[in-house]
Amino acid sequence: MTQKYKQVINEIRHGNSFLVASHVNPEGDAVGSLLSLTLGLKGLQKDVTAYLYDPVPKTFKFLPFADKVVNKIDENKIYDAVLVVDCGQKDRLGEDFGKIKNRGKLINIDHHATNDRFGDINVIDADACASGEMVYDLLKEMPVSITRDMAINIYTSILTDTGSFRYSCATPKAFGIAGEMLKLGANPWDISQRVYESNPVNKLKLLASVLDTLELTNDGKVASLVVTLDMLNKANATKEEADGFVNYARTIEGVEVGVLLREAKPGEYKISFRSRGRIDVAEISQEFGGGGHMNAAGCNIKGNLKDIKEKVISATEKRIHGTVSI
Ligand SMILES: [Mn+2]
Repeated sequence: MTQKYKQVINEIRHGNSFLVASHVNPEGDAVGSLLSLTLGLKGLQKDVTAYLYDPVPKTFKFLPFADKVVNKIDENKIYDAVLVVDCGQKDRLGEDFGKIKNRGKLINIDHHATNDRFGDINVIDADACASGEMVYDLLKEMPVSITRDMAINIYTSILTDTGSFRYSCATPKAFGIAGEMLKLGANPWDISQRVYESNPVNKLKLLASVLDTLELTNDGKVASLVVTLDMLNKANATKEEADGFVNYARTIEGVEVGVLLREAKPGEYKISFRSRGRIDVAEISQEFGGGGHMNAAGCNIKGNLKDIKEKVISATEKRIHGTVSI
């Protein structure tokens, strides 16, 4: 056994009842890593509850075991350990998480470099392309075989967090695990149709109005998009339907950083940053209390749109102009 997961495996071996959780606004890696780990523990005959504060997004409902995820914490249940995947900060587990009365160790398994190590046991691997890759590594060290259901979850984690194997985190290891998951029964065309080609028409209507908000800085290096609650209402769309829209800002030639400002509630915006690789947007997010990865990060800011936009764009421009060779 490698040292990396030794403590985690020890807790799993000696416990019976586990809660597995991931972050609010879950995306493919949050759901896929949550479910693959849950299924792995079930394979070891453990009593496991998979918990998310928010419902599983419609797009990821096809994932095996997604229908068993609970959105309410059973406060009176005793958990021998709580395992958290893909979550950089404890407050991203949602406000109900603190209600757990009786639990053993809090185990934090994540690949965000900005993870604040909130667990009693922390395994942080910023080189992993997805938390699903870390779950794969962990399962490989346990006496459990990866089933087709686990493989579909792990494949979807890796597919979504590597941007369909396009990002720099799409390492040979990521491709290797993906290949192994195909051998175990994950079907790439079926999964990509469900993840990328099952858009509700409202999502495209929302996209039309969001693209209309596109603005570029004078030097063309920062592109921003805005999603307001009013736009969501008019398109009859949910906030999840705006997930990924930030990538359109980055696709523009010459743009170094794409920014999307989404009104989370009146007076509060969720900011997403996407970098082309030369600007560390995790650092920009951290300035505003958020976090993430070098090329993909986010934060929440309270205030009005105009002020927030100015602050965020100027912080981004400062990074760009403070960085040589751009
Ligand atoms: Mn992730």
